[in-house]
Amino acid sequence: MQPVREDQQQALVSRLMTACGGSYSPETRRKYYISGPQWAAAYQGQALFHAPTRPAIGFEEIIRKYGELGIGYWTTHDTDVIPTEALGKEEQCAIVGRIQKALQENGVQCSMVTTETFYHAVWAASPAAEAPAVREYAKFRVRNTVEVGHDLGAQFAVYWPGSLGYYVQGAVEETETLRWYADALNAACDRDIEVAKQKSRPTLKHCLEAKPFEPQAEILLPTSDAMLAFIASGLLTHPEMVGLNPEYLHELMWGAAPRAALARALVAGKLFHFDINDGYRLKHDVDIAVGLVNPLDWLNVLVLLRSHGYQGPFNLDYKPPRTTSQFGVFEVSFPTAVDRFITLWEMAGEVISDPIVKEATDALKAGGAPLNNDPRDVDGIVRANRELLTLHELIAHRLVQILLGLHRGRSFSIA
Ligand code: XLS
Ligand code: MG
Ligand code: MG
Repeated sequence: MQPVREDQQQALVSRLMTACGGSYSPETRRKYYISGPQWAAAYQGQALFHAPTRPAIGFEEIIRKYGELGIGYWTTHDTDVIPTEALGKEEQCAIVGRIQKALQENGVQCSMVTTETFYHAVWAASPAAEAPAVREYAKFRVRNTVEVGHDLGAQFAVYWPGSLGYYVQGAVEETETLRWYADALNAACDRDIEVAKQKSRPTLKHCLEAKPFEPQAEILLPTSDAMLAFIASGLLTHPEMVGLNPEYLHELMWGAAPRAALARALVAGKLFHFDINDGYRLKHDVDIAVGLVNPLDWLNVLVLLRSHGYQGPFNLDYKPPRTTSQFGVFEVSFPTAVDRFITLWEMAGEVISDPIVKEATDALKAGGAPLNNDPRDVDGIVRANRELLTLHELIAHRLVQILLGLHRGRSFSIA
């Protein structure tokens, strides 16, 4: 093949995208509670060892693109759209007005707002730093985000504490830091109750998001389970308003089974919001788009969420790769991420109604009938279930068949 001329490359990408097929219409995509973060589309490819590979892009264009693609919801950090110095000031009102206009013009809604408490120098010693002025500033920031959230019609506020931890041990007293962090969340909930009342709106759902490492060496609330314990610790004045925003990859990063982590949040009634992406176990936060690494695990996750009637948002918290151009972010990265999610979600529906999975699951739950009814006869109980237990592997095989389309008769002829 000849080298591809610069002015022909976008056409090539678009032609191959069309050839891939299997994409859904914007109308279909809009039926799902899928949100696109401002920061995901605006990510320029930079990192500690990486220079940016894409130009900057503002919220007006991102919201327009999301609207065109059929991504019906938009999420943002406060400082993704409002310069830190302008927060809480008049300039903020003007920006919020521009956001409202962009959302309205493009048929997109703001579902979630989150406070950046990890990037700015003020958070060097975390949002729950020793210095009272930093902690007061943290309260101002989360209260301000709650206000912006209500102005934009959001239902959720997310908190990824980010820098709540330390690099070197001994200076930070953990119980004190956790109390101070709780003070900030309490301030956010109190403000929320006031604003919701003024505006006759429901209060927001406040969602804690854990990540086991990055950007601190040691994190005080490293997992969703640690956050569940924190919510129930007695430090929060409104624990009923606070739940979780687990992120798929953040659970894999500490070696967890994301599905089991989600199940623990579900049984606690705290699965409010879900950041969806993909990546590798026990590695850093690579934020790859949903389903590109672990599609089988993702299918299983969605079977769990569908069967428990999860109604919350699926927030596309991933980063388009550095190798994807600005054109490619909206031509390839976002539409394919959304469409893989929809496909996996619909497949999860097929799993739930699959007669083979159903009969096998029912049989396992019915269990074997021991020949004599002596509950102490351990050998009898083992014998009674031995053949049934093979169904575990059969179900796993069936899930792979559904994932690969083999259950619909697709097969491979071996010459
Ligand atoms: C970072 C987090 C972040 C949160 C929102 O790793 O995923 O993007 O979702 O602050
Ligand atoms: Mg996240
Ligand atoms: Mg991440």
